Formats: sequence, C-alpha cells, structure tokens
Amino acid sequence: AADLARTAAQRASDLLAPSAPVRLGDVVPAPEQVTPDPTADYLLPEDAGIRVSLDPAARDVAEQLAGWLRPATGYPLPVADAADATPGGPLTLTLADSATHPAGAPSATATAAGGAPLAGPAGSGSEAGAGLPGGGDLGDEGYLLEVSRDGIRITAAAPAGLFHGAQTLRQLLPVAVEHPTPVTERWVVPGGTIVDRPRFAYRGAMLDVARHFFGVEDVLRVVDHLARYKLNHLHLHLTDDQGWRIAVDSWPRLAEVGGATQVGGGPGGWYTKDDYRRIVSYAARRHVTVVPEIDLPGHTNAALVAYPELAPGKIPPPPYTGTEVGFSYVDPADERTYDFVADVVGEVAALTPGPWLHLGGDEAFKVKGVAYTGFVERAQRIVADAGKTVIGWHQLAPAEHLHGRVLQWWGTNGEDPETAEAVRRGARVILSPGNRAYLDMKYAPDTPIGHDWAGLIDVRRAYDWDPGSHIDGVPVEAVLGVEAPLWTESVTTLAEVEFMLFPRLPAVAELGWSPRSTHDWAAFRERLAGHGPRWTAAGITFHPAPDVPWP
Ligand code: TNX
Repeated sequence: AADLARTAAQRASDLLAPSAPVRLGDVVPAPEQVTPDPTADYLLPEDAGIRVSLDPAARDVAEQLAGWLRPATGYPLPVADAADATPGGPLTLTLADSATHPAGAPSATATAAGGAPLAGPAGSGSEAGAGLPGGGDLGDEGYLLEVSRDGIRITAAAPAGLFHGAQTLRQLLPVAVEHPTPVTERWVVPGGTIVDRPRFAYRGAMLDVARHFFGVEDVLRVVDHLARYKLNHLHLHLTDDQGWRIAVDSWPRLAEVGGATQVGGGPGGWYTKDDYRRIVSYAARRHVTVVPEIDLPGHTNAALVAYPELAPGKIPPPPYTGTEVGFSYVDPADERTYDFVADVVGEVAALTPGPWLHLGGDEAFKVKGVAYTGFVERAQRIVADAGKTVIGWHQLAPAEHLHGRVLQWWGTNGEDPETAEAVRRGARVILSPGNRAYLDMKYAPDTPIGHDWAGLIDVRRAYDWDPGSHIDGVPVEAVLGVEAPLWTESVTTLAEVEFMLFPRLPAVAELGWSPRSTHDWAAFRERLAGHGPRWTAAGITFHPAPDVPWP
C-alpha cells in the first residue's frame, strides 16, 4: 500500500512536472469557455511566421508575441502583414472589426452607470464586435483562440483582445518558453478553441513608490507581470509622507526636496516627466493604463517639507521616514492649497493619457467633517476640470457625488452604509478589501516582510471571495473591478515586490477577469501550480505558498 501511494504520488508529480504537456484549460485567469480537441494539437515549426491584420496596434501585438517566443525557441518568427503577398502564418492575428454581431447573451462585464470611461487608451471602443460562436460580443478585450493541426488563429475586435489572446497562447506553450536562451523542446500547443472576455472592465494592481522608491526599470517589470495575467491598470501611489515621486514644473521643490526621502532614511528618488512618460507608453503597449495617485489632503508630509506655506500654521515639518499615518495635511482653509492642487493635478493630467486621476483621500484624520468634504468636493471638481475621472479611496464617500466618480474600497467588513449610499448617488466601486486583496499583508506569521493589521492573506484567502457581492448594498453593476494594492513600508527591492505579488496577484487577476461560474479553489490551485516553473524559468521571485501543489 505504501508503494502504491508512492507510485500514485510519483505519477501525480510526473503529471505536474515542467515537461508535462500543457492542457488547453491550464490558463490563468480561467477563460470563459474552453473546448479542447485532443486531435488538433499544433506543433510550432522552425519556419513559422506570424501574419497580422493591417493595423499598427495589432502589428505591435504580433511583434510582442514574436518577442516572447524567439528567445527560448530560437526561431526567427517573422511578422508579416496579412495583406502582404508573402505567405504568412501559420500563426494569424486577426482584427475582426467587420465581423457580424450574432444576437446573444450580452457580456457579463460590468458597465458604467454614469457613462464615464471604463477602460484606458486601449479600450476606447471599437464599435464593431467579433462574433462569438455562442453568440454575444468579444468587446474591446475579448478574443477567440483557435488551435488546429494547421495553425493558430487569434481573432479579436480590438488590439487589446489580440494582446490578451497572445498572452493566453504564451501560457499554452511548454514551460520552457520562459527561458531567456534557446532550449530544445517540442513546441506543442494543445488543440481546441478558447472564447474569452473579462468579467470586469477594471483590473489592476497598485505599487506604492512613495514609501520606498522604485526606479523606472522595476516599474516596467511590474507592468509585464500585470500584463501576463490580463490586468489592465497600474495604479502608482506617487506621493505620501515619506516622499514625493513625480516632477511638477510649477512646484519644483516637491520632487527635488520632497523626493529625497523614504522609509528608513534611504535616498528616495523621483520620476522626471520623461521617466513617467516612459512608464505610461511602455504600459500602453501592453494595454495597461496608468492611474496616477496624488494623495490629498493627508499623507502630504513630503509636500509640506518642500513647501511649508501649505502646512497648517505655515510651520515647516521635519522630513518623515517612519511608518505612522494620519498626522499630516495640507491646509484646507488656505486658498493657496487649491492653487497647489490645480497646478499638480493639471500637470499630472497632462502627462497621463488614461482617463483616471486618483485623489487619495485616505486617513486624513486631522481634517474632519465639512473641512474634509469641502476640500474633497473642490479637489474633485479640479480633477474633472482637468478632463479626468476621479478615483479616490472610499473615505471620499460622504463628499458630494461627481459624475463618474469611483471609490476604491479597502475596508475589511462588507457592511459599509456610507459606501453603499455613495453608490446609490451614482458612484462606482473598485474592490480592494484589506483582508483579501492587500498584497502587503503577510501570507503567514513567519512571512519575513509585510503587515498583518488586516490579517494574514494566504493564496486561498486572496482567491476565495466575490467582488460582485462583497459589500452590502453594492450591486455587481456598480462594481467597476478589482485592484490589489502593494504598500511598501517594508518592501524595499524588486525581488521583495515579486515575492508579495506572486502567487497572489494571479488570484486577484482571476477574480477580475474570469466568469464567476469558473470560480473553484481546487481547480485554481492546480492551474496556478503550473505557473511556478514558469516564474522560475523567467527569473521571477515568488512565495512557494504551501496551499498550492507546486510540481
Ligand atoms: C493603510 S489603505 C493605508 C496606507 C498604508 C497601508 C498599510 C490606505 C488607503 N491607506 O497608507 O500604507 O494601510 O497596509
């Protein structure tokens, strides 16, 4: 019996071993519809080419796909326009903007009450939809992936859909595809059809670059991680007590003085406007929209060090490198404060092609009642006047509603009448429950970094909840999506960022993308397990969480 058990265990681990064939359903986040056809596996030949619709953004997706596959395969994978005389394929990326709209069930994707933009630069609306076999529309981010013995075809209504389809294809190749140098492998893709599109329009992660500064290269790598799992928003927490990280020409000391500190006393740092533009355009190529946050009226000590005129009583505070919250604020009673807000918001809005600007609003413990709501109402209007849609932490709820505004909910208890009331007045919500989605929480008591004020968050806890029904009185229609924030009081390096992201980020990504009908912890942990070897091959640090059956 012991031998049998050993054999069974051995067989199980063989099945999960890196060289085991990938199955069509082994995708994270889980696709809407997977129809395997074991007779239709595709073997990528050395002379394969990629043919793509004549569209610059679609072409760029094909180039990125080739870029992912070339290092490990060593194949040239030339990209050709579909209109070229050159015989292309057998990989084909098609923008089906002339496809018909078969009548059918509409997408379950949450739609806006209030008509503000739902998605970023990539999502701004092809009117056409590619038809789905089951009826309905692929929307801006959906795709159809067909794998047959003769080739692979990805069809989408918009470039973002092609991009998500290409990421799926990448996951369907053997683990070795993640190696940075050529490996000998049979590059087989499992046969069949995937039809896929997101449940929620907003799927994001936040990086706090204020408590500890992370340079441009680190941020770009985080963008790559988001894109792998079909997350489409990167929220940058750019300002806090410990540092101001974005250049503002009209108030230059914000970055030059306010950027020179961080938690623990390190040198800090800040992004020039060109640095920030580089992040934005790198993200845009990967169909990720950057959401800049300027946290107001609290969390502003670094700004007050740079410009004491904004401080209550004009008293210059000392620089702050600790980790307490709630002590600082810009003076809401001084008109100069609103000049500052308008100048900063104006410059950041001008740098940001995405529709959103995040105003913070959390933990302003010293600005109470009407002083707080009055400040927020003016700041919200400044953001709207700058042409952006307001996002704020859910502490903004009591302030008056402004068309389109979005509350980012970080509570730990789903009874929140204030947020429910704001939703009745028209607000939409991004779910970031502190005890589910906070990536700075420890996995277990012995996790060497991170917090535990909202409890411990192992992979199952990060996965096993429903953003669509999490807050009482907030219906799924008001849920714009989910976001996993990473606060960095105790996170100092890219490896530590990755350790906190993986494997919980894919769990949150699946909550944002996959239809609720696919939600299944037992199946998720199996699918997720296969990604461990991919991260290892790609040089990504991760926490080998004990609740996942790693091969
Ligand atoms: C609360 S959550 C904060 C942050 C801290 C975080 C640490 C929120 C909007 N504010 O200032 O970094 O807790 O987990």
